[in-house]
Amino acid sequence: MSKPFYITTPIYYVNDVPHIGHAYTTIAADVLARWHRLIGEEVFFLTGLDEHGQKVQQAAAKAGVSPQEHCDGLTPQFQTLWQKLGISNDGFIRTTDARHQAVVQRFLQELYDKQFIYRAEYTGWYCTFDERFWTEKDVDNGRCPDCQRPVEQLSESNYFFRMSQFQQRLFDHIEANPSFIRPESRRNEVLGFLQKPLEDLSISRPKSRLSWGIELPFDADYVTYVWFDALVNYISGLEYLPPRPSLDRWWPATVHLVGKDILTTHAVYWSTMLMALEIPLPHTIFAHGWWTMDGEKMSKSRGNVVDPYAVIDRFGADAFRYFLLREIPFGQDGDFSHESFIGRINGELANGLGNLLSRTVTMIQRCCPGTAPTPDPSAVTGLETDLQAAAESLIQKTLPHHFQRIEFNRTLEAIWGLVQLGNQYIDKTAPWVLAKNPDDAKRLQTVLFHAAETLRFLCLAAYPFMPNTAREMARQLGLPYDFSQALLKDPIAWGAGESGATVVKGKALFPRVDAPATPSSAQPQPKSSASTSKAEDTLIGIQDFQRVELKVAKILTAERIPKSSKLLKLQVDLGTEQRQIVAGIGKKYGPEDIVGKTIVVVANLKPAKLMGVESQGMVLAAGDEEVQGLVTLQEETEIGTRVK
Ligand code: ME8
Repeated sequence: MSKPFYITTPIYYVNDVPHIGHAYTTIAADVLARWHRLIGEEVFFLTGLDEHGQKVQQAAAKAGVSPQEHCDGLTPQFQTLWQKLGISNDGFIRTTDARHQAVVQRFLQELYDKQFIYRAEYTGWYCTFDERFWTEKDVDNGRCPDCQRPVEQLSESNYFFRMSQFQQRLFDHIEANPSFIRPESRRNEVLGFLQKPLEDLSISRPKSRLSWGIELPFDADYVTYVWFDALVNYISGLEYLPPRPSLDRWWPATVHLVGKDILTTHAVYWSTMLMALEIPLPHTIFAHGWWTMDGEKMSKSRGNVVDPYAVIDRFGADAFRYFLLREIPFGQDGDFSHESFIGRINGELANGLGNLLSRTVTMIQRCCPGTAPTPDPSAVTGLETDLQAAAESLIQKTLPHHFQRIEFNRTLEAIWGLVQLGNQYIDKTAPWVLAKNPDDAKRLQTVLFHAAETLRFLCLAAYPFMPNTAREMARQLGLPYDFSQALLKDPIAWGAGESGATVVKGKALFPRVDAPATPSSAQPQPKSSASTSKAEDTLIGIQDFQRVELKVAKILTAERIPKSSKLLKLQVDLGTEQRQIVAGIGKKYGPEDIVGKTIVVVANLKPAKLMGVESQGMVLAAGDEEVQGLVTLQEETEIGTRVK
């Protein structure tokens, strides 16, 4: 049987609707789950909801409903979001599930019977928000050192778990297993934390103070501390969730993905609980970083919480998945900025991957209608062997290496390295020029074949990150891929693409985003202006300017239009296509002066006829009546690049 891969996300509090942070961890887990299925491992991917405790009880009271009604009402908000984001979890656990509660009670009873749980009077500083006590030395000017909210002194009889007994064992385990807590900076944090004496953990709350929880099996006046309840989900979920995986099969978990905010509860509380229960520890606890919004912590009061639903509706799930994992190294903190998001959609998704697919499929359809291009060994050059080597190395070496290390941004960087190489390959080989000369037929077929093979490799590589995009790429390339199968279980060979596959041109993979947009719940209000000056009447907004699609183009041929001293008929290369443009530059330039020049054209102008010749665009040049010069580019720029 294949190696099992068990991955979990935190179970999220249902005190409010899901936000970008929840989406982040869940997307990351989904990408890993999809990758491991693709390479033939058996995967169990668990996520769910943490429904007990003070936060949920308070939120329900505020809404004027029972805690259970409150949880039932919010659960679909999470489940629908996961569906929209293409999350492929195998199990969804709710801590109000009766079978989860039974496991928590069983574990509590076991620890109580083994005398790892005892009752004691405790006086300390209690933070209601974090649901925990702090000692005198922790408290910071009467405030919680964690959330900075005021703490109150409470004296209470409670049940305690003898966590302190496991301090040395845990320290030794972390030291002996470098991949147990990752990344390394977080591992060092936990080791630092364990240098100080570890206290026992209060695992109960008197019902008089908090009633919304799992009753202690040995004292009906108490409910279980929400963290003891929640952490058990990683095991209880294996016991009863369909398709009935068993503990023996899946435990120990391969990866618990968590945010850095809950590292201690996982690395210390959970690990010591497992030690006391004599259950092996998970292989890896990976704590990722924190998202802020335009440099600020996201919070409802600031009104800057990114609503994942709004982002998906505007930009699509795959662009969102891509951006979150591409923007910052997994493990580090990052900032969500709309400018950067839109920049990546336009630059890397639309102009990069989308452009490569569209220009390849267009050329294949035009040059080999109804069939697939067939390579000819005599027409293969160093360009093709380089492309092949890069694609094979990406799939066989780079992806397994980075996925193993949970380095999403590096993985995406490597995939986009091949996207760039593919686009450069098409620029260099210029299949639209080859298509003009019947002598170049073999070379043309060879070039198109290699472009399609590159896209086939890219589609497999991109699948874990962007499943919808990969499916659409496969459809357009005519590949009969069923991504629920382990398509990368065996090494894939270059040239083993589905020869005979018929390409089908489809919609653009990623439409360009022209207008700056703020898809958060915090839509900025338009500024009201008391008066509009005359000068402002002549000003245009950025949206008006962005309607004009300016693109870098290359002049392939030029000839004078008979009986006109001013007009030249040009054939220009726009990267994805070739266009005919009639330009009034004939008094300044002869055809011989401008062939091969890189220029800028208006690409979305309605076609018009000039002296009976169709013009499908406009060349940019300086000058009013008389042309003084063509607009060119100072740096070498890829043909088809947008000019802004
Ligand atoms: O802590 N940036 O639930 P929770 C990155 N129920 N990740 C973020 C984030 C942000 N700004 N905000 C939230 C709980 N997250 C407990 C967990 S597990 C047994 C119990 C993500 O709803 C991140 O994964 O507060 C963080 O750890 C988690 O949501 C906290 O979710």
